[in-house]
Parts: sequence; C-alpha cells; structure tokens
Amino acid sequence: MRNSIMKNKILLIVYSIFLMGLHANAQRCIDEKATLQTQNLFKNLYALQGKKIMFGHQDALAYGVGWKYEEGRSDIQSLVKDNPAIYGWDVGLIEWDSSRNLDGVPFTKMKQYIRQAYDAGAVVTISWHLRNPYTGNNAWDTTHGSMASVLPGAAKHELYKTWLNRLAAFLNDLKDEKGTRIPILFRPYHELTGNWFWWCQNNGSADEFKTLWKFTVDYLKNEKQLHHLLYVYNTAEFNNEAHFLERYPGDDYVDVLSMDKYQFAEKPMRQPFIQFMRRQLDIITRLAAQKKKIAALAETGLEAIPDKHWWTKTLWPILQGYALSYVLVWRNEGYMLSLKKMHYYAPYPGQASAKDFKKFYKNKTMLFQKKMRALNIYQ
Ligand code: BMA
Repeated sequence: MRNSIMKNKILLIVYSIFLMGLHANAQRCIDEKATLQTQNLFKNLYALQGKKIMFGHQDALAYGVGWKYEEGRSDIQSLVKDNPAIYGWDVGLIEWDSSRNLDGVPFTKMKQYIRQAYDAGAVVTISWHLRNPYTGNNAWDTTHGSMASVLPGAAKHELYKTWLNRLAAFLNDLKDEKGTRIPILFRPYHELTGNWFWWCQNNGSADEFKTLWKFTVDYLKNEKQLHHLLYVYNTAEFNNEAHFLERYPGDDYVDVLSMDKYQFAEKPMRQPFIQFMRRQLDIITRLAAQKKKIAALAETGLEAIPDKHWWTKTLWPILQGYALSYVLVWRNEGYMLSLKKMHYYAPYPGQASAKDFKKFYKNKTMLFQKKMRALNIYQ
C-alpha cells in the first residue's frame, strides 16, 4: 500500500517536471503578466504561421468608399460577404484627449468596433500617429531633436507621459461585456526606417529610438499595468538584415516583426515589386523564426487598385510560401478633397479589382473573419 502511494507520488513529480519543461519551451509573449487571452493569442498566432495568413483592413467597419458609419457594413463585406480576420485602427489624437482620431473616427465608435471584432473571434491591431510632442505639430513634423526631447530627463518627457496616460486609459477601456480586456497588437512608432515621422531614422540615433521604445513598453506594462498588449516592431523598407535590426530594442521588448511597404503604380511595376517584397519578407520571416516571434506585413496596398489582378497576380505571389501571420491593407477613405484623388486600398462591388479579390478570397491560405470563430484564437 505504502509502496504504491510512494510510486504515485514519484509519478506525479516526474509528470510535473515534464509539464514545467513543456511550459518553458512553449512560445511566450514578452509580458510575463500578460492576460490569459493575450498569451493564448500569441501562442495561437505563432502556431498558425506557415498555415494561414489573416487578411486585414484598416478602419474597415467605420467607413468605405461612398459611405460612413453604417451598422454591419464594410467594403469587403459588400463584396465577399465576409469581413477581415484582423482589423487595424489608429489612435492618433488620443494624446490630445480628442473625441475623434486624426481621420475623424470617434473613439467611442472605435471601441465598439473593436469589441465587435473580438466577439467575432477576429484580431485587432492599433497604430498611433501621435503628434510631435516637441513642436505640437502632427506626426509628420520631423523637426530635428523631437525624438530626444521625449526621453527621460528631457524637456518634453513629462508631456509625453501625459500622452501615454491618455493612451493607456483608452487601451484599458477595451473590454468585452464581461470586462475581459481585449488583446491588442500594438504597433507604435511604425515605419521607423522611413524619413517622414518624427520618430523615423533620420531624426535620432538608434540608441535614442531604443530608449524611447523601451521606456514606452515599460511604462505601459509596469506603470499603467496594461497586460493585454502584444508589441509590434515595424519598419518601412530596409536594405538588409542589419538595417532592419539597427533600431530593434531586443527580444524582450518585441512580439511581432513587421514592415510596411506600398506599391506605387508607376514604379516599381509588378515583377520588380514582387521581387523586392520577397527579399524583404525573406529577412523578416527568417528573423522571426530564429527569434520565435510572429511575422507580418503590417501595411501594404496599391492606392485605388487600378491593377485588375492585383490580388492574385501581385499580393499573392508576394505572400506565397511565407510563414506570415497577417497582411493588412490601408483605409478606404474614398475621394480625398485635399489631395484631389481617390484614397482606398480594399475593393468594393464594381471596383476594378473586385472580381480578382473574390478569387483571392477563396485562396485556402487566406483567412477572413468567418473562419476565425472556429479557430478560438483567444483560448
Ligand atoms: C495615411 C493616410 C492619411 C491618414 C494616415 C493615418 O497613410 O491614409 O490620410 O491620416 O494614414 O491614418
């Protein structure tokens, strides 16, 4: 009798050690206190890579070409009777306590759309075109010294903290009806290898950028106790692996490796663009595999999609074969008065590439919202 109790005890200990080992090897997000749903999201997205690619669209539920704020509508929903698997939103102007973001989307509506996505089993990613704390102008003001001005001890650091407090309050309010925080792929300081935002590479040293990133993550995680965020590192185009990693703050500060890059109709044309993108994704997916991170093409597109076969003849040849978690196309503003041109990246019924998008929709690798529920990505 005693012997068998002993045996059971030993078995239990051996089994526990085995489980601990499994746990140690399991893929984890950087926040050790991440909520269960956030940890699960990371693990599930990580495991899905190489099998499925989620299709994403910025501001999809808020407006599209020729409409605004119609319940249940999105431009791709009108076309394929399905919605994106991942929704992008931007919280630019939250730092000013504005009631609408920089493109006019009311933050109260944004919260509803985010909850709607979560309830449908889809994923949410948030970027932040925050204004320049140094000058008070918008994100595109690249006045020299802006990046340095927000670092600890510098002139605009306290102001920057008040902006982070407002951001944190918004993020903290993203909950489902039971009060569960909705996990967010947070993508601050995007396109950092560009030269058009105050946080881009032309406007500060690599060390300054890393300090800014680390301060921001630590502040949200430790000071504001937000534990429902996955952090997305995002460059614009880059020359090589060393360039991609030049401002990388370290494996303890990043969950997702990604880039943004658009096609411009004139140049480069289809083949050069595909080849260029594949060279970039070679690097990102290789690094993500080495570092056990998630990889993504966080923004891409061809404005107003004049190419009738863009989805199957350009986007798919770019994505094919890569272990990528998602690809997201930018917002469908429609006609932009200020620029006197159409500004949209997803098709709608009657649009030049609409038929081709329907074909792309049927691609077995691409994931849209309807299939997300069954994947239980948060469990
Ligand atoms: C840009 C354009 C702008 C917009 C900004 C933030 O690429 O779409 O019109 O204000 O993104 O969404």
